[in-house]
Amino acid sequence: MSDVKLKTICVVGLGYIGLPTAVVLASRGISVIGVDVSEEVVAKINRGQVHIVEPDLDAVTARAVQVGKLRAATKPEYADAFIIAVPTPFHDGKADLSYVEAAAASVAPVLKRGDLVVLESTSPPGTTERMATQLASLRPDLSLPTSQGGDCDVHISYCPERVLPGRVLVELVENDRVIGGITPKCSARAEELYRIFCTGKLLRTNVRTAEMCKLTENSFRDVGIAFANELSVICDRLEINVWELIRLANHHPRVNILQPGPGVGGHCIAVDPWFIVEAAPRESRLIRTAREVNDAKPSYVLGKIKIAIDAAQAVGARPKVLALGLAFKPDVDDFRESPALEIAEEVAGWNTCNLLVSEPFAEALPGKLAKCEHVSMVADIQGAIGEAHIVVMLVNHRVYGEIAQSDLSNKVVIDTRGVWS
Ligand code: SAJ
Repeated sequence: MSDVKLKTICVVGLGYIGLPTAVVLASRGISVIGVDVSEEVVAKINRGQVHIVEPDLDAVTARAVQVGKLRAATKPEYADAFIIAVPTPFHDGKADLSYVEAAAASVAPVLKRGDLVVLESTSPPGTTERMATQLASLRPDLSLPTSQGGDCDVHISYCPERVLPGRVLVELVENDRVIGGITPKCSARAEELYRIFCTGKLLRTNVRTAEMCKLTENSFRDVGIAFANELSVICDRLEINVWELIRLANHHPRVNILQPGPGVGGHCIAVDPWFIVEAAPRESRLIRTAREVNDAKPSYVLGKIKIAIDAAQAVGARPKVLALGLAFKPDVDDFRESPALEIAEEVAGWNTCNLLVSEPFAEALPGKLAKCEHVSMVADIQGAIGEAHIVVMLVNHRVYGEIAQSDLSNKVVIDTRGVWS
């Protein structure tokens, strides 16, 4: 059961994790202050609207705001607990922890005795302890667990999020969670918080193991996808249908191969393994290679598209290429680190074809595509297939399931997702 001591919780960072966490807490009767640096995001949420696409999030947010349990602001306010869920991007071989530092600095002035601070952002091992040191230097009047051990004024823990975009509201509640306190008392305090809404197991550990656990989960998936992507390239060379091969191999009771694709996108799996490589470069050989294999896949797909365009040009036509999907994975509106977008932008840059782009989750062409000539967005998928010489399946959005294989009979088809294979 939830502990009544936590009546007000401040969630810093209202993105893909922070906003759903804030509304789930609000739906359990907690008074939630959601904090974001973007005034636009804050205003939107206070109107009961959302700035991201995630099933049911709009309705739950509207309700939380309407009943007065969720309010957004640009600065943290006094609360019993603070959850920090801000981005930790990776630039030039280094984790950028400036958002975590800025969030901690913004929380420091409103911290008081008895508060709890939980970091949820994906972070290299050691980040939470550094955050504690930063808070200690900003608030010398409070004792923190780095110096005081169990009997401190403010408790600090790390608790990584593990939700899958598209299933966030379900997984936030149902997934097991790893909780790493700087001290065992810190873990116990964080457990009180997650027990408010989490029906999964709450697994206590130390802070560094919790930080590494998040990185390990995503690296495990990255290595698995790299295996599938490498198989797809091997199978092309050996003229074997990789999709059939994987389906058959997966009938073995202890084999479960993932699916090849155009590359690995998103802000997690394509990024987090580098945090491990940065922390232990010489020891992370497999993890680094998996990243390299996955990062090389868009170029491999581009090679196939180039061959198809060259062949069409050889018979005199400037071909029309239809790119199906731009998001980083099916049925989401997220284009961050998307291999599909990377591929479409590269093809547009060649200026050797007319590029038709279908993306049901975008209102306008995203990224550099908006500025490219000979690129147009199509809403009528069937019409575009009729026009196109080359069809490239990049993202298997559910709506593309309606495309009949017979409509593709006289097209060159490059199917990176195995939809028609
Ligand atoms: N992909 C493939 N083949 C597959 C599976 C995925 O090519 O068989 C590609 C997708 O198309 C996409 C990328 O990998 O481009 C990542 O997609 P994903 O669905 O595997 O993962 P994310 O990034 O949406 O969410 C992951 C999840 N982590 C794990 O499954 C270990 C999620 O639970 C995490 O919470 C999330 O990262 C995160 O926030 O870290």
